[in-house]
Amino acid sequence: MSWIRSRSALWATIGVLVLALFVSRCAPSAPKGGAKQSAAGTSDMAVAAQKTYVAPGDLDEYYLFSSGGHSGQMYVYGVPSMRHLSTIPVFTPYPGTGYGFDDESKKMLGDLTWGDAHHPALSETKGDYDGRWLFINDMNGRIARIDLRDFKTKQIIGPIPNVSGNHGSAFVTPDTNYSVMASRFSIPIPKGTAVEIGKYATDYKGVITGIKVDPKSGEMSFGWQVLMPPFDYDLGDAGKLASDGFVFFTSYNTERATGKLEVTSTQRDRDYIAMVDWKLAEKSAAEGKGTLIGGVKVLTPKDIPGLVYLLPCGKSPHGVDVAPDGKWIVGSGKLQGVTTVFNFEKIQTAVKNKDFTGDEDGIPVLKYESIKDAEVPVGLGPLHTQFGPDGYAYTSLFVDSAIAKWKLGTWEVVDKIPMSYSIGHLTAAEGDTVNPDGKYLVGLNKLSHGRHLSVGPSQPESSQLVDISEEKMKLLYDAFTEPEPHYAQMVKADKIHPIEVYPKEENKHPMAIWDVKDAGVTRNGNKVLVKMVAVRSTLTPTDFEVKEGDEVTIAITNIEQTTDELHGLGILDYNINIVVDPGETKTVTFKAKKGVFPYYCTNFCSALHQEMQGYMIVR
Ligand code: RUQ
Ligand code: CUA
Repeated sequence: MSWIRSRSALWATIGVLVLALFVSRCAPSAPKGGAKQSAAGTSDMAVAAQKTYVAPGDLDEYYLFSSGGHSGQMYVYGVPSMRHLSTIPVFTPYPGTGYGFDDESKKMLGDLTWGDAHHPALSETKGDYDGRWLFINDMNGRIARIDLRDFKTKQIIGPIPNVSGNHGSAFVTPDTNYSVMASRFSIPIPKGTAVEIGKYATDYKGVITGIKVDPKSGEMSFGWQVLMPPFDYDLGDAGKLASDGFVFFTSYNTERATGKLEVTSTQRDRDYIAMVDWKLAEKSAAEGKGTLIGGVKVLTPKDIPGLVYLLPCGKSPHGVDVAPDGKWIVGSGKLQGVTTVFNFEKIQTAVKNKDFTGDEDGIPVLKYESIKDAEVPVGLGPLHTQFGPDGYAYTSLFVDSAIAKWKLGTWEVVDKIPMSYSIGHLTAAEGDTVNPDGKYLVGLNKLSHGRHLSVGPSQPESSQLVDISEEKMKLLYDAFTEPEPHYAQMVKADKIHPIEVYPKEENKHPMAIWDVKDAGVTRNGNKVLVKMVAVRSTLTPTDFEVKEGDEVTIAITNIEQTTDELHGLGILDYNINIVVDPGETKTVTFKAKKGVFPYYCTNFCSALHQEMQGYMIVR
């Protein structure tokens, strides 16, 4: 929430009237009459309760994938119940699933044990969620891929060279050809070069990166990189249908300022949305264009006409969101009371006519008046926009602490609903695809003062479910989430097809064994391999001996093929805690220290779970 720090700049720029509004909205007082306080009447509450009630044994209609911010995780919710179904660890070890403790996931995490994950991106086919993968960015220059077949993190790519602060990410193109990243912080590149801050405007650079996604396996690889002026790139979205082939990124600090950014970077009335022709980037990279920086080929826009254009957008824009048909691009100037809608056809005409007002480091700046369709007076502090199936758009208003509903084309604001409090992102059911569902919208709020039993100074973040099936938006439910949700996506549940066990025939792990007879210890010099079988209710071998200083690898296979029969392996005093799902094999490697060390199954698996234990004797 970097923009929350720009309060004083906000006051300076928006003026006294706005100031009054800001203060009154941003200091919510605790509800007065206890738990039953609600803006709606009693009958409305009864309707809301019915709409969110998912009876025992019944299933939700949608999955909600919510980013975990600097917890480095993803949270899975069911909608409309708003029940927290699962936590998917991505950039952070998670003892609950043993993630980050076994050799494989430890290697994937590398030296970093935290990430700041903001913007999930479900894989798409023709601009619609296809239920295969989920990508998520990390500020540390990385993108992860979660496989929705088993809801597990399968790949982390990066840190990508030259990228500092991968905020504008992990948005995917309509057929998931690319997941893109844009740098929040400009730095001298290659990384590791040190240049005095006085040369920021000329010697520091931003970069926009395309990460190629294999259409069959989802495997990510480096695609191309574009050198950009030293702005702070913020959010992005891929063009679709009419605007397919382009990606859009907002930027702030186009002043190229340093120091107290809340003042220095809020001087200009307009910053930019950068529009990148990713098909041209791909083609240029394939033709070998660009210069080698930090070990990767970097494309320079002034050498490749048409690669990047800048769309002026007021003021310090945050979100940029492309309408379902791709014709409109909505840029939310967070220090304004309006959101700006650009017309892609007009953009193309302006490009053709060279309707420019200047350039930034050789990148043409399009004329604002020629490409803008409307400034929609949504309210104060617009951040992000989502879409419904019927031409309606929904914009979150941080300062107003509300959601505005407005109509594409007529630009009329038709409804507003307050959020408790200070909404950041919002997500509508399939609301950023070519085919939005309407029905539900979730506001991901930054504050929740007084909305829950107090748990101390760190108040739970709140997410609010809103019914958008009718003309007027209706608040249905408050759900409290772990810190700190940014963006989330909501996908129809029947698009996701998770497995329940790993089929035995798919396990290709070289150290997998399927019979307790094959369990045991083999030695090669000071390297010891322990092949272990986990099945109710024994860990075989039940004891083994190694020597002090040995490098021990335990390869454990859970040979169960029964739903929900997970086993764990905890070794006391070793910081070892791994979990193996049915049909899965995992390894853990460590140096043996002298003594007797019990190991045991950590996942409750049967009536004799407590008996599932053994001893490692190190002599
Ligand atoms: S950003 S609200 Cu990554 Cu909008 Cu958080
Ligand atoms: Cu196996 Cu508990």
